[in-house]
Amino acid sequence: MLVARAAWALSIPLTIGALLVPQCPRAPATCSLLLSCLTSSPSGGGTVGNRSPGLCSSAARSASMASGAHVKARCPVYPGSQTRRFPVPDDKVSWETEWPEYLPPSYTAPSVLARPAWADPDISSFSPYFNALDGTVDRTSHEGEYRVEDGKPLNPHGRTGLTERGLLGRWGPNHAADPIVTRWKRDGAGHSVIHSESHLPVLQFVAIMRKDCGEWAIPGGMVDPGERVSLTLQREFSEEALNLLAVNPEERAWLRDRIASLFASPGFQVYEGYVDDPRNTDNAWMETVAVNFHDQSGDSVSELPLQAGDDAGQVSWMDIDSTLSYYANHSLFLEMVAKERHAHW
Ligand code: RP5
Repeated sequence: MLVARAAWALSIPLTIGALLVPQCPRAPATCSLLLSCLTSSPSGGGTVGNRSPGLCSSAARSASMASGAHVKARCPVYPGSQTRRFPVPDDKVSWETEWPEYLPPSYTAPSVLARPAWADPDISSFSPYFNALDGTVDRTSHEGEYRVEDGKPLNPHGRTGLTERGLLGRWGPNHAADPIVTRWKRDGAGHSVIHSESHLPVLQFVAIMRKDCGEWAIPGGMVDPGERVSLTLQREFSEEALNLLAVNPEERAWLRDRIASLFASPGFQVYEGYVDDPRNTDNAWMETVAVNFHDQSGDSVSELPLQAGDDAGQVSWMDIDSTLSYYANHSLFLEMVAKERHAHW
């Protein structure tokens, strides 16, 4: 994990009970192997939507990364391209620091310039309402008001060494949602596994290996315009971790039922804010709402038949552990879940 850790002291007790999902014949796979990549090629995407009033936000936290500069957003080579970022040292990340020598290259991926439905036009040919709900496109930031200079929004976490949009569709914030589905790790006898060093129980979460870069990640995705975050969480989990769109109709109906039960619980909102994503630029960046859905008893979500779909190359239950690396700053969200549930980290 390369970003600075925040000191988490969530003190509000959780109210999430066990999630009740009937038994499924297929056993989930388990895995604790991790790959890592910093400069590979995440896919585009770029739609935004509504905040969700359905989420439990009693212990929600806007976990600003202000205490530590973004790191992955300054990766030397922009993902999916040959474009090298202008190197930005830690002490020059802040826009408040004068730096006349800063001359970053511009880059917008051909897939974005082709104007798919999820992408904005070029800034010269339209007039977006920044820091506002712009029609169905949410251009507000979880981080508060961002600056707009020469008609272009400025990354609230500072310089990235690259201007324009890169692989991201929207100028300014590109909103995503990340469902963190967890259970306790159990041994063959069904007892919770205690970590030998921390002496705390080990949590597992449903992870996907992203096709675009091979990194393990939370199965999140972009919020469509006008879509509630609670629906995005459910849709992305269904498509990426259960491959709902590809299963036969009979199994699909069974799965829909189980998924509805899982996401009927309000979940525990762990994080909302900026994502230290390698696709970020000076003018376009990722933000997310991360929500934890926990299977306390181990007999509900654990029984769901994991199958990779959409952007996922693989899917697996994976141990939550600080020594493993994950896409963007997903480690930060997992750490928050572990701390909140008094689990090993
Ligand atoms: C990350 O990118 C978010 O945290 C989320 O997991 C993901 C969404 O982008 P796509 O998977 O749709 O490319 O920044």
